[in-house]
Amino acid sequence: MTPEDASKFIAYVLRHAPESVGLQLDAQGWADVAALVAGAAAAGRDLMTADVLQAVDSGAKKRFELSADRLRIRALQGHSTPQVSRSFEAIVPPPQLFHGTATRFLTSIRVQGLLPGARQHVHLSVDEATAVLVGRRHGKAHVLRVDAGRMHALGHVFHRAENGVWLTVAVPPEFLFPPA
Ligand code: HQG
Repeated sequence: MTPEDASKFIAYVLRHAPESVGLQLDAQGWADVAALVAGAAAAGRDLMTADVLQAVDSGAKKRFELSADRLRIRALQGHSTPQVSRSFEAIVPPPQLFHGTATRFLTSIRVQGLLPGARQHVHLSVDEATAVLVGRRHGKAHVLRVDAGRMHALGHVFHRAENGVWLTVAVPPEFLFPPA
């Protein structure tokens, strides 16, 4: 597998479908690296331990982390699998955060606000440039500014994953604005 294919495959397994390779994750998302490699092989996927270690260490997106003994791996965020319920610390967000989406979702977002969809959280970034890249994955990118400061003041809970992605359960429409 190319490094990018390996990273996408591991992200799919660890976030969404551990059962597709017979893998069991704990509630914090951890899996044995050896079990991941063995499960991938049994499912006909050519994934080497070295590919897994490289996927952790390389890439602009820090998607995964290894345990201190380097025997276990987990995805840092983005889970939809019910096997995982990561407990993130609640922290004070910056006054504003950004969410990148596609123009075709805007009608629905204006009514419903941002919903987590299949994932456990809505994903937000500190900078507009990252939001453009995230939005582009879905079509013509459109960036929304989130009034995170006011949300927090009104009791909404925010978390930051170790890779800098901000998370919250949902963003009601009254907190969404065009970028300044
Ligand atoms: C949209 C990538 C209609 C939402 C990135 C998004 C990110 C709505 C899509 C991470 C909606 C969900 C997550 C509503 C939200 N009506 N559409 N009410 N509320 N949406 O992929 O944020 O490459 O689940 O705007 O870097 O795009 O995987 O979330 O367009 O951090 O490592 O529904 O995935 O990282 O799409 O991306 P996603 P996302 P990785």
